[in-house]
Amino acid sequence: AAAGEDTDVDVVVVGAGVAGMYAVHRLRGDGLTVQAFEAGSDVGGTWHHNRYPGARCDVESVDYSYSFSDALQQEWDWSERYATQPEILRYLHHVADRFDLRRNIVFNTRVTAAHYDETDNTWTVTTDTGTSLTCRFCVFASGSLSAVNYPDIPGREGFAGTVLHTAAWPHGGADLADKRVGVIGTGSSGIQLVPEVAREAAHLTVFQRTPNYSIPAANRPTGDGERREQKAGYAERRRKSRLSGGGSPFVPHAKNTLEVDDAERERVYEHYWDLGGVLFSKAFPDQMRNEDANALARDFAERKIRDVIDDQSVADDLVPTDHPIGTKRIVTDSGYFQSYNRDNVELVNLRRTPIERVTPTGIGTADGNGGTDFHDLDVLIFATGFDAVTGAMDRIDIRGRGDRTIHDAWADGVRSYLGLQVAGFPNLFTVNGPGSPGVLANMVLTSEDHVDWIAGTIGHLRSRRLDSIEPDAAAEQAWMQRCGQLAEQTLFPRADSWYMGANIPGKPRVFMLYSAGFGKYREELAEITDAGYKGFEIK
Ligand code: NA7
Repeated sequence: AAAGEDTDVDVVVVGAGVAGMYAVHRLRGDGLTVQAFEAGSDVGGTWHHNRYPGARCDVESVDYSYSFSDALQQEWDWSERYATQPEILRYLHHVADRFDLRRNIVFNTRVTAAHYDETDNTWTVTTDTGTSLTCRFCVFASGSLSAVNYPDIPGREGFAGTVLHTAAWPHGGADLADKRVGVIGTGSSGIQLVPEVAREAAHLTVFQRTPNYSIPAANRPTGDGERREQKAGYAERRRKSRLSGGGSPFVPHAKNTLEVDDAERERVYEHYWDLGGVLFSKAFPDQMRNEDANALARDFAERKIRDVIDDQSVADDLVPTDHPIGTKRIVTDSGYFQSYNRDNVELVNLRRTPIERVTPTGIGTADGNGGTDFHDLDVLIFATGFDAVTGAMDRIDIRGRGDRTIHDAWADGVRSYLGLQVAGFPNLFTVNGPGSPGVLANMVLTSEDHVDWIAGTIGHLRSRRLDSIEPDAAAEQAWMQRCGQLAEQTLFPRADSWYMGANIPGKPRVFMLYSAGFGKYREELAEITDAGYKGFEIK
């Protein structure tokens, strides 16, 4: 049967964050019937859930915004270089209003299962509110950083105070004023949160397992003149972004780290440091590939970190020692390290003094002499991240051919062709799936690209009255091997990072992403598609 003739809808979209919202708009615009389901009470995904004080994106807002409508680009005014979470969410609500997206989205509804029926080539999608719907195509826009991770610490359930997670922050905000607050985790979320809590709380204890590289955002308000220039130059800005490694219009220095003398190297580092945040990882083209080059960048970062910390014994604990800079995502911060100069902020180094248990009144850590130190807390905040890239889908009962679950398909290591489809799961598409640049790049642009490709592919099938598309298992295997080889040329595999699945006990340790850059990936995807969907089986 041709698509759309014998199912409830043509497409079910899972998730109404940045990717799902655009999927609704684009697929509906192509004349398909679309039903989206969203677990949250409104659109926004990441920006709906991560409401902790200090939350911002580490990609500049002028770039981290939709490109599909120039009218939208021209009418929206960003107030600062890195907008806060509330402003990003306002923007996404504006997009939902402007394009009337909500009429195709059911909120407060979590997709619990998606089962493929081989006999009639349909998917049946089930939700936690009891809805069951058939469709020809499933688009998983369920997020790369959405499956919330609570670490399994003994006693966690027994804490009598307030327990919060940065990624599930209460909508009314949290009352931290004059409270004794503990934060577990020093990734992007913890590091953005700490300065805000430090200003508000009576006392803040930061429980740090791994010190992280963090670089000042160099955030500033966007002036009218600058905004006019940005808007006038949008086409060129997007063009550059689509050719770049990370999906924003920045390029590394022309020479490699060791090809310049010490003085020039220092100038280049200063320049990229001043650009702010994660952009420092682009200073030299070999920084993420060559260990000696990376070591020089680390030295520079260490000096900068030590410069702003008063007590050098505290700095000793805050300077990262276990991973090359950039192999865990560099954090883009606003006054993080300076927070430790305050009297009300205390750092607990969990490598030296691990958490023993959570008690009703706080956290007990080893004191190093066989005893326990008790840290009394009113509020305990988990800033412990996500089961990244695969977690959201892994938690859903997704069954393809032969009733095989996605969980089983990924049990020995994640696999996907191009981050778009998994062999054995016909007509199921993933946005920013494993094997694509995803979280290594500007996810608004990567999402738009994937949704456009999915829409184009569905259009291809429909116009030829074809039933299904899925990757050929050999092409998929070759693609994952290639992603692995690309990663081996970088320093990424040297870190116990969520990119490697290392933060989730039992998760296969594989670098989950395509690391040769957004621009290069776009080229490869276009070649494969133009060659008649090479590596896909179309029936
Ligand atoms: P991350 O980057 O995964 O950070 C989580 C933090 O929580 C990290 O410091 C972890 O230490 C720490 N963690 C995790 N489990 C534990 C336990 N059991 N004990 C102590 N500490 C723990 O998540 P974020 O939300 O900050 O950021 C995710 C991405 O979102 C970010 O990179 C941006 O791209 C946006 P570890 O390093 O694993 O030792």
